[in-house]
Amino acid sequence: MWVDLTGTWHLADGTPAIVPGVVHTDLLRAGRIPDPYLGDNESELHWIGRTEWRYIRTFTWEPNEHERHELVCEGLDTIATVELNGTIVGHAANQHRTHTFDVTSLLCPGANELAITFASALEYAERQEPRPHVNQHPYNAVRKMACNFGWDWGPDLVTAGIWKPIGIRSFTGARIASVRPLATAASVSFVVDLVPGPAPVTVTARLGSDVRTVEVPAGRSQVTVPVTVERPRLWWPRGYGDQHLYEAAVTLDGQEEWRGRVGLRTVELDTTGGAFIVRINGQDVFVRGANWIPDDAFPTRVDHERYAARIADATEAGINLLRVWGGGIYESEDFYRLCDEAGVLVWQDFLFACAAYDEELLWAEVDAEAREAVTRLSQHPSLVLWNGGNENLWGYEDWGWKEQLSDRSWGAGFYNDLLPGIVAELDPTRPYIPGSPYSTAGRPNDPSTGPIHIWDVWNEKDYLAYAEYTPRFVAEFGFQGPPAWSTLTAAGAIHQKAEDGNGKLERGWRGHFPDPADLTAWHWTTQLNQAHAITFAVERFRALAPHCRGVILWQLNDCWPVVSWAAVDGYGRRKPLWYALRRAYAERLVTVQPQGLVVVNDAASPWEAQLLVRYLGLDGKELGDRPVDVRLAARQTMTVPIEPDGAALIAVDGPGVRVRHFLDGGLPAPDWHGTLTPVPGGYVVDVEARTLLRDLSLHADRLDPEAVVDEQLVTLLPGERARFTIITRASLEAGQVLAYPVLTTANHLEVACDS
Ligand code: BMA
Repeated sequence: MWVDLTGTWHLADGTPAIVPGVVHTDLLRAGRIPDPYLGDNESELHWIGRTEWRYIRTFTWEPNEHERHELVCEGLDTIATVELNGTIVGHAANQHRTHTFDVTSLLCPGANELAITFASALEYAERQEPRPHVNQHPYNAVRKMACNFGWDWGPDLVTAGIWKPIGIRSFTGARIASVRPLATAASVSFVVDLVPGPAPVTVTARLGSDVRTVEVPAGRSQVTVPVTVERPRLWWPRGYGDQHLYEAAVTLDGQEEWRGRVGLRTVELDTTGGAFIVRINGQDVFVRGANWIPDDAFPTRVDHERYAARIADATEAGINLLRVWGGGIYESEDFYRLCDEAGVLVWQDFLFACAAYDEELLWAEVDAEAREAVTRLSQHPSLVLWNGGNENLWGYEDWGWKEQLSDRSWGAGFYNDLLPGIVAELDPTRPYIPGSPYSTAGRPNDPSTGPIHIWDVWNEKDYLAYAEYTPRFVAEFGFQGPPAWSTLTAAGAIHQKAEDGNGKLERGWRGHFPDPADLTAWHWTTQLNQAHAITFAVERFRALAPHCRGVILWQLNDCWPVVSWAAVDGYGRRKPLWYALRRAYAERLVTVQPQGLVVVNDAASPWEAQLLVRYLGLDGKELGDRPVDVRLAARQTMTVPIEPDGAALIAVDGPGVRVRHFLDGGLPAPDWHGTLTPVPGGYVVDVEARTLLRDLSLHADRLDPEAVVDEQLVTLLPGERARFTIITRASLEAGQVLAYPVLTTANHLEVACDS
């Protein structure tokens, strides 16, 4: 029996509060603070993270037939003291786990008062002995979402609050504490942990139409119920087969206590000889991935709809894996369920990022939190890899921590002992790696073994330097760009959190584009350069298959409006990078590389086609051509030599193939003929090129912030046409839509912007 205690609470001063939530969203709703995402408000609101917050609610307790009553707090953020009717029932210091308190003797019939006081997590962290970390605050001294203290893309808004469900559970005798459905390709072992009772019980597991019951003697606290499926239907990642999910349930003495959806599949991680191969049901998967960060600085605002939109951003861009990065959270069930359904693989970091962690201080909390996470997430077929943390091994070896720490602990015990032990004990069906980057051979971030993180390119070099890498697997690489224009202007400020971020943007465009004359040109230059940089990197790494087995872009999403590495901005708008990624992550890719034309077939079926390669001048004149016969089995790559001597541009056309690859800069002044036609739900824009047009894009959000366009970055030869569809409720005028800066090209950056 469950008494729900979410809903309306209040703060000590009477301000209404909504649980689950955090204090910032409560203060915002009450009109007591301005929106932290706008203008410079963030910097005015640091006091919130240094303040004590007390959450209070009363509730009526009607005594029931049960013997035991527990207050279950699924998530307290973070340094909490819990009181019931004036008596302290316990303390908490870990955002990432459930806290359960026995309140049997404290509940009174009738009115009860529950109060939870949150001390400043920041000041708590500052009181601990310091250990090396990135960014401003010692986030590594407390078990709380690291990026909440500010990150190189995230605001410094230290939250407090009851951020997950809370309620009272009543029971008598035995109950089920947890269920771990551990799947293979033909069976599921339901490992059921029990709070034992004085009498024997029966536990029944159901998987689809197969049911199995076992008797459990009194006092036993664990039972395993194996269920084998006669003709199993497998769960596959997208692009490899269906995502069949079996309805599963576990009952105790006939009473359903657990329900979920389970997929049958095997997972292996093959690291032989420095490789890094994710293998599902015996099939090697080339990972076309993206890193995932919390989708809002206040994660309680991320509901099912928001997760669904973001995961659609991933699948529509051809992404087959999301890496849940260690500076964030274990995401909510919605996230993993949507990934199960969409066939998006999940690589889950344990929550450690870019820091040394004090093992003595945090051991018990990490143990409890990791056990809970591994247990909770074990039912999701999408989850295929547990990773000890982000850049901690690398930091220890190469960022000077070793010297600073001397013999003090830094987390090795977590990554090499505690966490792999927990995964092996609770969920041996999943592989584990101690960190990312990680090398099976020598130093972390050694490109001859995977996975590596490539950051020197963004931080120090031109994006062409991605070509210096011949990696086995890239788990992070990225290039910054600003959010959509409408997001930038709605935010009323250019938020840039990365050290010298704007300087790096500038260094990044030099050599590719002239210095922009105004903010509009800056915005387009930097967005376009981000898209070019990532296209260049992804195409190179995919062309290296099977030596390279995966790329994971840093990063899919943002948590507020900010200049960052994301493909989708903090208000959910797709940046030009997203459209570039969709092309670079297509199952079938044709790319011009130094070794020739590389044709990648990452589809499940063979590819036979004739392509026409044309060598062109910037005026669109043909200098030569050659047909290319593609004959590729599923998931194979071929390389064809090409001789583009003197050409400025290579065009490759064929069924489903349209490549426009520039070898030379120097674009003509853009000229086109365009029309705008209203259609149900919006407009179509038809453009016929009169000159070569590079990266023709339509920034319709400049006219209507809600407008969505189906395509961007289309390169047209003179005489070629493109069609864009705009979904909008606004009424648009041709004069605005068909002119710069709404309709724009790379050409505009090279010539006077007055066309
Ligand atoms: C890596 C990530 C993040 C960071 C990103 C960009 O270190 O793991 O910590 O945001 O680079 O700098």
